[in-house]
Amino acid sequence: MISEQKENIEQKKVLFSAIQPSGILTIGNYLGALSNFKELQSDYKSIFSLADLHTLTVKQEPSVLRKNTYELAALYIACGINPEESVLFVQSHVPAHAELCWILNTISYPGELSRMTQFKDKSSKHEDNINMGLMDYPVLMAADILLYQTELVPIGADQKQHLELSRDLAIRFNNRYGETFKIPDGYISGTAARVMSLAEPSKKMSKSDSNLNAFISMDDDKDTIIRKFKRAVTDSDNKIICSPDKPGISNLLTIYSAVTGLSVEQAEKEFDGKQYSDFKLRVGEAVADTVEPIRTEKNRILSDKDYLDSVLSEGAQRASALAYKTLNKVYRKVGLLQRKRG
Ligand code: AQP
Repeated sequence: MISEQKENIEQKKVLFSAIQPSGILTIGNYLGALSNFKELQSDYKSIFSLADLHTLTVKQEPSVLRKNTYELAALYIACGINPEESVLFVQSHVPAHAELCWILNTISYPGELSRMTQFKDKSSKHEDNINMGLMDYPVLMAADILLYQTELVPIGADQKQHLELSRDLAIRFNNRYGETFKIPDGYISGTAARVMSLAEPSKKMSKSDSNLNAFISMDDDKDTIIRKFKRAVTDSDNKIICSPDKPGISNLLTIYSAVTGLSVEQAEKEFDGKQYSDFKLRVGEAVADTVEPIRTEKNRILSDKDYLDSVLSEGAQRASALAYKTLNKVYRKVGLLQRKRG
């Protein structure tokens, strides 16, 4: 019976996802990524990483980065990730990520990396710090994914281009050195694949936005959430419908539909003939009802650092065992001498 169960786990496809501890997560990260993980984790062999190395591509205050990493670990668990079922670990605790990144760098080209939308966006946002890590971000992301022979990567729509590059690099490596990596597929969640900024609905909602009113943080309390929705940019007429020429209202309807489970059409019907002010208040309340219990549970978990340390240490051991299996194969394929133990 036990061996049968083990076999079932072995047969499950591998799912990998990583989130940067670059700030307190927003409802964009939650709706676009985290909220899907609980459902997915039992169907897949799930590996969740806290991408702290990626976070360093933008200037960080070291003590804040450490705090945010614990915050994110607690948030994953509060959102339903079971660290005994899934692997939950900190990226920098498994050096194989940086090691595979180096190998993949040797088959990546500056032209393709400088064309990435995120690189262009972040370069313009951080003109004083356009570093090599920022450009290399998608190669490290490819290493993260390919190390685990991942088949499925749940992502928000913003990461689609990076996932394409991971696939290209896997295919390029396999063609040059022989079959080594599985080719990963993306899984883009339906309703809230791209939650937009409340202040500038043409931009995606980001946790590192300098305008605090542009995003709802998973740490915001009910009053703050309602206040931010009241200030959210809307459109000129008074119709509450989803349409390309009404990006502000469309964004709020998408968020409302994601947190209530209603379809956008049902949400439009609910608010037919209502004022913007009533609509915004209702969206704020619905979001607060979703965020509040998660925040409380996250803070409870966060108060037990020993528990979190033990979860992350166990996670790193399990992740390393998988990662080094792939990395050893890669080293062998490219002609590096195998490390002798002892
Ligand atoms: N606005 C969004 N809507 C839907 N999904 C989103 N994601 C991020 N923003 C949205 C998804 O969240 C996951 C983790 O993202 P990340 O933190 O690793 O990096 P990011 O995409 O760069 O997120 P941020 O919030 O914009 O971070 P900063 O501000 O540090 O750059 C990914 O699956 C992403 O698709």
